[in-house]
Formats: sequence, structure tokens, C-alpha cells
Amino acid sequence: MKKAMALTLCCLLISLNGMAKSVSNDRVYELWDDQPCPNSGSDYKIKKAGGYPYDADWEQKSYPIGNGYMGANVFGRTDSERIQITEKTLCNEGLYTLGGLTSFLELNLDIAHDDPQHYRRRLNLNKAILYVTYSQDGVDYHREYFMSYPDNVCVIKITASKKGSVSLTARAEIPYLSGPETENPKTGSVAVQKDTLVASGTIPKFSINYEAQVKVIPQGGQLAITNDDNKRGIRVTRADSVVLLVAAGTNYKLDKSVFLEENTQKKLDPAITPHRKISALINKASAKGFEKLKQRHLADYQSLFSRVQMYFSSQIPQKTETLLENYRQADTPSRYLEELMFHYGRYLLISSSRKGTLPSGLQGIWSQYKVTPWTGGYWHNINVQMNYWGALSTNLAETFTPYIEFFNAYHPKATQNADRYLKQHNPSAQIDLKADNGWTIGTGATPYKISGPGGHSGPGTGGFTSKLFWEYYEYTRDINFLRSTGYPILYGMTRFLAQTVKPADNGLLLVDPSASPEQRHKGTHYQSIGTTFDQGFIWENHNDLLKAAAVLNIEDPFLDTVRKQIPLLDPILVGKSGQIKEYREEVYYGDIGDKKHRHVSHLCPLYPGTLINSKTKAWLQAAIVSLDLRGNNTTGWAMAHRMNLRARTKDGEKTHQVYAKFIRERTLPNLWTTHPPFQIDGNFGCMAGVVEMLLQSHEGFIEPLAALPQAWHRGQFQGLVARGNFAFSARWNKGRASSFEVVSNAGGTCRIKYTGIGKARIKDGQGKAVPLTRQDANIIHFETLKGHRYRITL
Ligand code: FUC
Repeated sequence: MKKAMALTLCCLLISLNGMAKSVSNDRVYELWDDQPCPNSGSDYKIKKAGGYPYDADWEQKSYPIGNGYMGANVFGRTDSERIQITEKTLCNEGLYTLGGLTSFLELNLDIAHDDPQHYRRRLNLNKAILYVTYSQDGVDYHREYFMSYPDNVCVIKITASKKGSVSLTARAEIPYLSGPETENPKTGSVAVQKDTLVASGTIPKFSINYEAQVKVIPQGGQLAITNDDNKRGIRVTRADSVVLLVAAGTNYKLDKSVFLEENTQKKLDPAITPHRKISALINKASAKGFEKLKQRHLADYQSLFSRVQMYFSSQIPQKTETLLENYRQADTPSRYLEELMFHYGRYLLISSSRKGTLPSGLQGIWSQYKVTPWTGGYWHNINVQMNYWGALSTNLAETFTPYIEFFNAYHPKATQNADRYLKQHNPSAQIDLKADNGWTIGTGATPYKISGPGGHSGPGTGGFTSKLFWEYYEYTRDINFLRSTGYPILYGMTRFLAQTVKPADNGLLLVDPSASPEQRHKGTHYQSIGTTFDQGFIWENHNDLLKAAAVLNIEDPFLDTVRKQIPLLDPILVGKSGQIKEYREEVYYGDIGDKKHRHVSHLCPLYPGTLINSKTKAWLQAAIVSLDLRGNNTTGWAMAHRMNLRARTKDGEKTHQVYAKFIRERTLPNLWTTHPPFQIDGNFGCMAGVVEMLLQSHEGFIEPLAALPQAWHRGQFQGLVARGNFAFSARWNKGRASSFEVVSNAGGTCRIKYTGIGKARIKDGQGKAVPLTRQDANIIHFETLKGHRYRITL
């Protein structure tokens, strides 16, 4: 065991041009069940936030696969298999006419195996392949499902232990062509052309033309078009094996015009159909064949997934649902599920966010709904940011690219919104309004529309968003990105935010109007002046801009305005209960608003912000008081935020308590997390939280095991990333680290804080001693060379 671990560590740490190399002897992570997912139908109750019809089996028990473009939920059934497919650009009117994700296709495979023996369905996270195996009538059946990113197809293969045993009928259905309500009309039909099902149609409201194709490729046996029970499909009889390829798309083009054009019917070109694009995907994939598709999928996926290892315990051979049940029941539950949830987060992120695709939405990429809860889009008062909180630290920086691409497309509209907002709310701003007013973003956004701040979420939502770009630089140290993209984004946000403040009587600059997201007082959303959320994010963004300017050596008269504003922002106030005030006019905790509200926006300066930190001891203490008073009885993503906040207070026990509660109360049998309903932000938020416990780096040094709980007294991780682009590895026992490894992907000074590290020795990849400087007994720093590896022995 020890040897295997050492080997893993070794392989992982051999870096090639600064990129972490993949390892082959990973621990295997699987979600599995010995029953197919039930399919008992859905409930059509219309709900305020969308979310209808609701399908509990889909949400709780089906397993998701995805490639950034498309998602599929696989039921693994043996009678009639159900594969429900979503594609990110297919949206109907949805909620608030924002354009909301809607289910694309239902693919059924009628197999008529009613008595499966030794049944298993397994979602293998190391390979991103879903397996279904069973035997019936003495024949062993084996299925594989994966969603290839490089070839943008869903691939399914069914084989059998005996020749000529694979028979099935493939049928495709376009969901929600009609429904009890009159909104969201859609047209479409399914044609059967030789070996291919073609489902195509239109969503008139957004001039979307959509098409999906399913090609059925049997080996041996016969293939015929059927019309059993008036259900047209493709029948395969007595084949040795069958491969199915699925491609889907629309005429959507991510472009500024989508956001600038107000007329929903003119956002896309109705003359374009995706037919050629989809046919080309299917033809290319079919020419490659199953083995090549699988190889390309594995090479692509594993280059990302295998960068990180992390474990605390031995693997538990229990089916996932039992694991979860036992976790809920036991006083000292197994640590394995906590580990599995972390790796599942990385799996879901890779599956739902890849370059050239739209960002991961509220449900990632998966929706069986006609009207997806809250459109399934990008909610900027915490949800979409949370989706990416862990992308960088878990060594998946590439998965943030879709948000950068999305930003570039919406930016022109965001500048218009900034202009409009400032003219409406602050016409006498001290900065010349004719000049660049920057950009802004409000809470709700989808692939078809963005909004500006207002109502229950103030201008701070923009700073919440620009933070992601500064962090991207911090973790990657990609100076070209900072120059071409990061700096202009921070600069534009600062232009906007600097004008949302007004001089107050006390000489301060306060955001007016201002809000603390979604917080209510006496039944209505509460509006105020200078909330901690808004003031805090201005402070963060202003400071991040100055740091970026220093890196790039930029001077600009506007930066002086920024420097003058910072001391007048005064974002953090401590109230009479010892709490961080959410509102300036609040005296005791809970004077204003819901005491137990899910949002803890006034603590954003602690996480994801950095204004409250170990050096601001009084504020940190006040943040702890606020966290204690708000409590952990809350919804999915809101627990994940609390987990990250607690980690920043360095309290491993309390952080772990939130994580455990989150798994117990807000985790479904397929390990999706629920607000409720299912929202993926919770999965990603708790993944980020696990890293925040094991590796912090926001205080000018790397702090491994910053919030290590007793429950994780032994463990190791490899390949997590700290700011400065240091790939970091650690192993510890009885809560005490024995060694660290650093791969310096960008060069520069590496500073580490760990109790007693002053006595450590450092060696480079050749075993040569590396000189180090001791700041004190617990902080050291040493110079690193790009691409080099360092071992620190404690
Ligand atoms: C925020 C939250 C809601 C929900 C929505 C999608 O507005 O306050 O609870 O998660 O996003």
C-alpha cells in the first residue's frame, strides 16, 4: 500500500512543461447501484421558480454524464432504457422570459429484459464512463456510455457474452411538444432514416432550430425500421453488439448580438439549421469507430481528472445509496463518502464546463424539465461564482474558460447596462460620465440575456463576478491573460463600481442604492445604503485592480481615484452583538432581515473575499459570531458557502460539521446536491470547501492543512493548486504533516506557513538542498524555478 502511494506521488510530481502529468494507478471512484433507476413518471405542478414537471427519479437516482455541450441522465434500465438528453443552448421562454434550459431529447432503448441477474450500474469517475452489467437467460450483457468532448457525441455500446444476443428498438421522443400550460410552445418531429433517428424542430420564441441525431450501428444481426404500437423506431435483431451515437445542437451562436438584440426572435438567425453540423458530428464519429472514440475520450478526460489525488481513508465497497444512508445514521461515519463527494465535484465540473461550450449553469448541464428551476442559468448573486470557486484550486483552470468566453460575448451589453444604471442612480457621480463607465452584471443571466444590478441584489454582484478573473490570474499566473483580459475586466468593473458610491455626511463613500442579496425585512426585499456586501466587493475589486496594475506596471490617473476611494469605503462594521453588520443601520444581530437567511452576503469579505483575514483579528472574531448566530440550518449551496467561510476561520471541526450536515441533509442518492431542488452549486461549493480545509493561499503564503478536522487525522493529497501556480502535495498522520511537495508551474518565491516548518529541509528534484529563509518558526520562503519540483521534509 505504502509503495503504491509513493509511486502515485512520484508519477504525479513529474511535471512536463509545468503541466501536472496524469497518473495511471489512481484510486478508483465510482457511484454504483445494484438496481436500475426507477422511472415512475413526473409531477406537473407549476412552481414559481420553474421546476416543472418534477421527476424525482431523474433528480435523485439517475446518473449524469456530460461533455460541456450536452448532458445525459442515464437510468440503466433493462426493460426500456431511458437516456434523457440536455444541450446547453436549447432554451425556451423559461422564467421571466430570460430564456431557460429545457430538455432536448428522450432516447429509449426497448430491450425487454425483465429478469436481470447480478445487475450493476456504475459511474466510473476516473474514466467518465458509465457501465451497466447484468445477465439474463444465461447471457452476460455489458453496456458502456460516455460523452466525448473531443468528438462532441454521446457514445453507447452494448455487447453480450454470446453472439447474436443483442436485440433492441431505439426510439427518440422530443419532450414537451405540448403541455397543460400555453407558454413555451415548441414544434418538432422525429424522422427515421435508415439507421438514424432525426429529431428536429423549432422554438419560435427564440427562433431556435434544433436537431438531434441518433445513429444505430449494429455488428451482425438485422436492422429495420419499425412502427410497433405506432411508435416509430429502429429495430436491431440478434446483433453481436450495437453502438449508438448521439449528437445534438441548435443554431445558437455565442455572440454579442445575442445579448444586445432585445427582440427575442431576432437573437438567432432563423434561416440557419444545425442539420449539417449534427450530420458532420455523427459522420465523423462513426468513421472513427467505438475504440478510437473511447481512446480520444479517455485521453481528454483523464488529462484533467487525474491531476489530483486526495484521500483520508480506505475505500468502502458499499453501493452509493447505502454509503449515504450509513453516513446519515452513524455517529462516526466513514470518511470515504466525504472523499467521493470531492472527486465527484471535479467529475461534474469537467463534464459541464469545457472550452467552446457555455459555462456550467445552475444545474450544470442537466435538465429533464420543461421549465428548469430558475432557468438553469447563471445567477450572479452567488450561484454561478460558486460553480467556479474550486475550479482553480482543484487543478481545473481550463474549466473556467467558458465563463471567460461567455463574458466576452455579454460584455457589450454589460457596458450598456452600466451606463444606464449610473445615469439612473447616480447622474452626479464625480467621475465624468461621458468617459468609460465600465460594465456591470446583475443577478439573473442565461445564454440569451443578462441583467443589471437592482432590486434585491446591488452593484456588488459585479465585484463578486470580477473576483473570479483576478483569482484566475492568481492561480495561473498567466500574465498574457492578465494583460489582455483580466486587467481590462477589473478596470471596467472598477470604473462602474467607483461611480455607484455617493459621498455621505460622515465623509465616507457609500453605495446608494444598495442591497444585501435577497435579504428581506418585514416581508419585502430590503434596500439600504452602503451594505457590507456592496462596500466589501468594491473594496475587493479596487484592491485587485491595484494589484493587477502593479503586476503589469500600469499607471493611469484613474488609479489615483481608486486609491483615494479605498480608505473611504469602510466596509466592515462590528455591531453590538459582536457580529459583522450586514447593514450600517443595524445595531444588534437580526435587527434587520431574516436572522437565519440562507445568504450570508455580509461575510463575502471573508470568502471569497480577503478583506477579513487572520490579520484582522477583531473582524475575524466578529465573522465567527455572525456565523454562529446565522447557524447552519439552511439550503444546499448556502451550507457550502458556510463551509468555505468556516474554513477561512481555520476551525477544522466546525468546517467539517457543516460538510457532514450538508452530506446528511442535502445530498441525494446520486450525490447531486439539493437546495432543494437539485442545484449543482452545492456540489461545486463543497468541493471548493474541501480544498479550503486542506490548502489555503489567500494570505500571502501557502497554508497547508489550514482547517484540518480530527476526522481527517490521516490522509494525503497531490496536485491541488495554490495561488502562485504551485501544484501542492501533502501527506499527514495524526493530524501532523510529514512532507510537502511543490511543483512550481510559474517560478517565483514560494512561501509556506505551517507549525514548525522553520526546521524543515528542502530538496529539489535532483536531491540537492535548496536554501530557504525562515521568516519565523512557522513561515519559510524559498526561490523556485518554473517547472521544478521541491520536496519539503518536516
Ligand atoms: C439565488 C438564491 C436562491 C436560488 C437562486 C437560483 O437567488 O437566493 O435561493 O438558489 O439563486
